[in-house]
Amino acid sequence: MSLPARPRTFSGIKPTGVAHLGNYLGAMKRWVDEQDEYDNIYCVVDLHGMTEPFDPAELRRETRGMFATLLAVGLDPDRCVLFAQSHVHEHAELCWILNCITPVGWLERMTQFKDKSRKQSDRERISAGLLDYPVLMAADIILYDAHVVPVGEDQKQHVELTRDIAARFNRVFGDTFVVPEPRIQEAGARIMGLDDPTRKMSKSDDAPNRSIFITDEPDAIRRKIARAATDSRREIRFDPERAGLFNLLTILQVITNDSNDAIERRYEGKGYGDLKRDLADAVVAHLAPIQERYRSLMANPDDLDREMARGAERAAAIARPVMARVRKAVGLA
Ligand code: ATP
Ligand code: LTN
Repeated sequence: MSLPARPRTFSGIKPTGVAHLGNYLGAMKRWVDEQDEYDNIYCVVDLHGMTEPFDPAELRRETRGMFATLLAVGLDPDRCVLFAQSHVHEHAELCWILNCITPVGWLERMTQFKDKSRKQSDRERISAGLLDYPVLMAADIILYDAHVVPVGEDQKQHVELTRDIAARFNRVFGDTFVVPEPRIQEAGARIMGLDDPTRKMSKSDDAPNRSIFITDEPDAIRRKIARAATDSRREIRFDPERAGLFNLLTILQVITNDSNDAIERRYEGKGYGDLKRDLADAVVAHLAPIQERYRSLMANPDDLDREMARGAERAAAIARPVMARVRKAVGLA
């Protein structure tokens, strides 16, 4: 099996709403910062967006919106392959084959499945797709011989399952797949809700002051940060036990790239009001150019569609030979 000179990364994001600061700081920003270190493939996983109840018009709109967001935050389609999952049919095909070697018990043990299915009181509304979600994710990754999968903390278990599936396939059918590694960055891996630091910031959550969305107006950003939950202590320190404050400091640290020490020193003798004001300024300033690029990309849908089609062709060119290898290994060719 021929491997690329630079290690290959693959990662994906669901088009289930507007991206928030957790997606950006926990995943996208890092993808952008590391563009030259890896051979990168990034994907808007629209098939994953169908695993919970969805509306077709919304899915179509949000897939394009997420694609534009990835370009707006700085992914350069000349330095990475950027595409929508459903445009490359091999994902669904490989998913089926992997389904046939994946024990159901492995899937029923996944935390995300347990959480999401527990939230749904009517069992008739939990789709087989929700249970199968991690097998499709495994197909996404191993279809490209990816070595490294940069994700937030919440997806680590799914990448570990991918390793188990790839290793099992290799054992049963002979060496076919690269067994990938998850890569979770230290800071920003889990950005919490501003109103409730025990819940993660999330796209599909409608608590009004929980998440800062990439497209939020400056006023909304300032309001959400001003109302963020903290505690009644005074000194400003990176203390994970003080979850609300820790979350605000983490956001500031990842956005400014300043060290924890420098930030703590800056706020000696100062209060939460100062910190929140500075943080709001930093977030507003950081997002401004991203929002401008996003608006201009969304105003030119034909250009976006062209870029999506180009990405899909480049992705398919990598996926096709891997799929041919799989078909041969399992006796379909
Ligand atoms: P949803 O709420 O619709 O389930 P989500 O907000 O969790 O979605 P995903 O599309 O599942 O977002 O995740 C995209 C990427 O963002 C993944 O790498 C994931 O680990 C990361 N991510 C999601 N939420 C956070 C968060 N709160 N903090 C840090 N990283 C996050
Ligand atoms: N499940 C992931 C999205 C995803 C993904 C992938 C991430 C789908 N396929 C492949 C990394 C690699 C999530 O972030 N919720």
